[in-house]
Amino acid sequence: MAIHLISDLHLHAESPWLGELFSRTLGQWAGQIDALYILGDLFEYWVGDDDDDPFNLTMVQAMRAFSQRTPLYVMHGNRDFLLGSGFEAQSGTHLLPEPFHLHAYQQDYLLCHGDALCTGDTAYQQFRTMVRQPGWQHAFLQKPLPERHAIARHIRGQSASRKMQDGPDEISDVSPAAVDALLAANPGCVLIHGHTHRPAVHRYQQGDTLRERWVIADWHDGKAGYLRLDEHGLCAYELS
Ligand code: LP5
Ligand code: MN
Repeated sequence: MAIHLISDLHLHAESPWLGELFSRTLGQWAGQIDALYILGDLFEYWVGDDDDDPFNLTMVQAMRAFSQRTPLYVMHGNRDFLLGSGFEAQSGTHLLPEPFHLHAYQQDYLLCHGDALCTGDTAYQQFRTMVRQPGWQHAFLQKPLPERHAIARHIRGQSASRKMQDGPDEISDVSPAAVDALLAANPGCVLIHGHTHRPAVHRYQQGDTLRERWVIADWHDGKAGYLRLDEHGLCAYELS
């Protein structure tokens, strides 16, 4: 048996192929693996568990069917940090704290979304600090749903145009110092994250030990990937 890990699907109604692939994949994996971990940005954006968006509801139902056969764990990303206990109950998933320590098949892993490691992106880190405050979240969730959607679309537009202007710059990748510090604080753990859309395996010499950082592929332009974890360790695969 094995654990599968995915991240950065950015599910939304305007890209039906994403929803179809996700539902189909859940159907194929249900009952066939030990657990599925989704490490953030499952949704394009999430404005609250009371959202009645039909596409999102369909995704939640697919997760519910999966979770009745196989444990399903979800971590917050920078798009869906508002996933809460209502989502958990409806989808049958378990929300994970970040970072999350996973011990599986005689090895330790540290799971995170990855955005917190992008410490060079100071504007984003300020935004993150703001939106992760319970008081800010409570106030946002009091707003009517159409207003929350309008704000989310506005921020998405700003974020996308900033990326278009700046291109794939260094600050949108993890900072080496932040990775070093996290690895040093978690000896023996293999680090796994998504967010940067730079799928790779990085190996670092720390003292006399070799450390690993696995970056999960995002789902885009008809391409999707996942990591499989079993007693032999990690391996990256493509989905079709
Ligand atoms: O997401 P992506 O890949 O485009 O870029 C991310 C960072 N951007 C974000 C923002 C998300 O895309 C949109 C989140 C929608 C959430 C919906 C629910 C709650 C909405 C509440 C909004 C106030 O995470 C981007 C990084 C990039 O990754 C690379 O790591 O650079 O960061 C930004 O672009 C953030 C800007 O730098 C800062 C924006 C400040 C805007 C503050 C407006 C406050 C308005 C308050 C209104 C109530
Ligand atoms: Mn992200």
